[in-house]
Amino acid sequence: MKTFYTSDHHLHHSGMELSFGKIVETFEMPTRAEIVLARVREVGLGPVETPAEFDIALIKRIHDTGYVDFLRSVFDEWRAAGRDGEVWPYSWRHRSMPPIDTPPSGLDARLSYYSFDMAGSITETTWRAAKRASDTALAGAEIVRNGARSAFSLCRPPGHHAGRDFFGGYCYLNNAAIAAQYFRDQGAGRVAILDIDYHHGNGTQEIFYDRDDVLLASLHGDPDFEFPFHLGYARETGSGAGTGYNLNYPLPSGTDWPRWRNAFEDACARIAAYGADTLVVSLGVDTFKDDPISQFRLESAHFVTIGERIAALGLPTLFVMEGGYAVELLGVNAVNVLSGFERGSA
Ligand code: OKP
Ligand code: ZN
Repeated sequence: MKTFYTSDHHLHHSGMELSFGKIVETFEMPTRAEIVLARVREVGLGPVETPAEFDIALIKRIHDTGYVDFLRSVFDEWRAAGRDGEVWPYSWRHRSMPPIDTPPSGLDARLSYYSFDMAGSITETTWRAAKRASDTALAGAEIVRNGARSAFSLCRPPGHHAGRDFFGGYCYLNNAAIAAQYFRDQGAGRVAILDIDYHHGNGTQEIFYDRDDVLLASLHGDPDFEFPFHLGYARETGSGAGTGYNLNYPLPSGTDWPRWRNAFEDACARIAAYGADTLVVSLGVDTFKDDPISQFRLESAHFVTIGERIAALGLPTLFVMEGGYAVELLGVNAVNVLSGFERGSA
């Protein structure tokens, strides 16, 4: 399996985050991608290629133009306002305030409008890193569309929390969604997105919620206790034409392999029944038992089994890197899924 990777991911580093009342080094750090890349090379998964530059029009198939322009220019605006450091939002529209659908003009109000949390900041080069992460997803999608059985897009920053016009949860551009849309635009009939990251892919859900041409199945920590909260319940099945094409599997804190596998098996069966012709996997390995910010109990060997089961779906498959923060075994766990897939498709 070919891996797409670019060192441009180093252009994004938020430095710090607020974690349970303490300012700590962010868990979404540049070494994450380096650790996964090193493991790809160590096991000889396949060639590693730098993605080409893709047209921004492909990003705008998913993201709002005003939002994209905002991501590109907000750092300069922040500096022009005489502010040091990085761009951080800090307050959001509470349910006691009326919903709005046009961006306010003030800088902080607009930052609030285009985000849902302060997991990550926007630095001078965040836009460039996010753009290159979307290129990384698209480069993988391109070879899968051209006949490769699979590809691994080693994206960083991740994407599944980013919606049509908002960032949050370390995510700025929804790499998996951009790839799924690319597949559709290139002639795929039905695309399935299988999101196995520990956190609910709220951005991906928002983007495809009213569509029946892209099915989303997501396994994650129950939003009643886990980030991003408020979205990801089983009752959210889609709207309009998309009704029945959004599948959430919220799982309790402490979920172990047998329980996780039951939900995973159901998700795989639903994807097969859907009749997808292309699969995008939002590959987070923060379900691992030692992940520093998560509460599931999967072990390294389970990730091989996951890859084998995904291969058994028999679909052209693009793996898009999302989360995973147990830095020591992050590479082993992520690449175990890919090796399992290779073994399962042999
Ligand atoms: C991104 B992805 C830790 C708080 C972490 C943000 C989590 C984002 C996860 N104290 N909040 O889905 O792995
Ligand atoms: Zn996650």
